[in-house]
Amino acid sequence: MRVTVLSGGIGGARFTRGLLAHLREVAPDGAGGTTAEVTVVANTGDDVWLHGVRVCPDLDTLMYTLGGAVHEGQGWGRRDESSRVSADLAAYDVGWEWFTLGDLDLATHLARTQWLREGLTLSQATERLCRRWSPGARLLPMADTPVETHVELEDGRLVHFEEWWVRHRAALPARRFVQVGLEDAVAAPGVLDALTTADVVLLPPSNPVVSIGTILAVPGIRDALATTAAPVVGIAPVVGGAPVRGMADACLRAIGVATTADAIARHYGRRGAQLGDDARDRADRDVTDREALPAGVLDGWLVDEQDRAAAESLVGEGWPVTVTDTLMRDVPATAAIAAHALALADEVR
Ligand code: GDP
Ligand code: FO1
Ligand code: CA
Repeated sequence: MRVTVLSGGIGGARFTRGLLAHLREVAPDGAGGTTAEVTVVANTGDDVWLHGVRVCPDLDTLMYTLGGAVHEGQGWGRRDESSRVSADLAAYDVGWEWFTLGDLDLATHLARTQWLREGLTLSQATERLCRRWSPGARLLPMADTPVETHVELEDGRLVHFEEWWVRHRAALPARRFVQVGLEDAVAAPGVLDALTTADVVLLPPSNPVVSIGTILAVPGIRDALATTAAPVVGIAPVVGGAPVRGMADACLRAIGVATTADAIARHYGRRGAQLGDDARDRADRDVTDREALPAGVLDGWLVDEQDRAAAESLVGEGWPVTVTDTLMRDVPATAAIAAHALALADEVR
């Protein structure tokens, strides 16, 4: 079985870890792994050049989480990490003193940057980094060409997403998100193929705007999702009408979508339908030209038990929905969520 996951950082990585645990149970390969082939298409919109090195937060969160090296409490970066180099850089008053590159994490960025400078693509550099961490899934950047999410603030200033999130904790109202480099972006090798040849495509509980939204904006990816023969099932990234962590509420507010499981599902849209003119994030489009509206990408949706009203509202509109506990407390709980997602995929297939 081929499973393809579109992922941001922490939410997507934790989900994929649970998915792999479930697949090892139901499709064991006899050597501690699984016969299922899992491909993760990672958001690279958070990537940034800092101190001369390329930092890829979501790819690294995936690699460290699946490779067993992540700092569990933090959700990103290495465990047993120190920050002596970052502290010394701050003493020089250089770079982003509010953004810590851990000493061990820095080795990852140095290795990646060395390979990029030698002419390797980000996909190839990622593949080399993963040789060390054996994540148990194929990790693909959404694109090899740089695409960086910037946030347009109310005063018109554009700041890098990491500055908006880490420095200002999403407290500066955002007018919109701009993916710099998107026009020239090309889906990385293997990405479209992983979507069109998959048996199941899963949208984990990742940020719908700056993680999955950015991946879907790469030319060709939304269409591949809309047209693949595989069922596409997602997990709502909210519990009790709020993000479990992170800044999805601030991101959704900026694009005019409520932080509820039903509004997020409608924002993604159902496969076989064009997104309606109520898709307020696209209010700047000419909605009279319905053919030009983006296609929906979901066949089914997992909603948390705390969001029953949202689930009922979707069911009333004909959406296939599973209501379950979607809190990724630990790996077994997350494996159970993945099992529900795969079961829903079978139902809608
Ligand atoms: P990021 O790149 O590190 O921000 O991570 P992602 O984009 O992959 O995931 C962030 C989203 O995951 C946020 O909107 C969270 O609300 C959501 N999330 C995190 N943990 C959980 C969980 O246990 N259950 C659910 N349903 N959503 C979660
Ligand atoms: N998040 C923070 O809150 N503070 C940091 O100093 C920080 C540094 C950092 C370095 C490398 C990396 O891969 C991730 C890092 N993150 C940090 C996490 C990251 O900013 C975000 O949580 C994600 O990009 C949001 O998806
Ligand atoms: Ca991210």
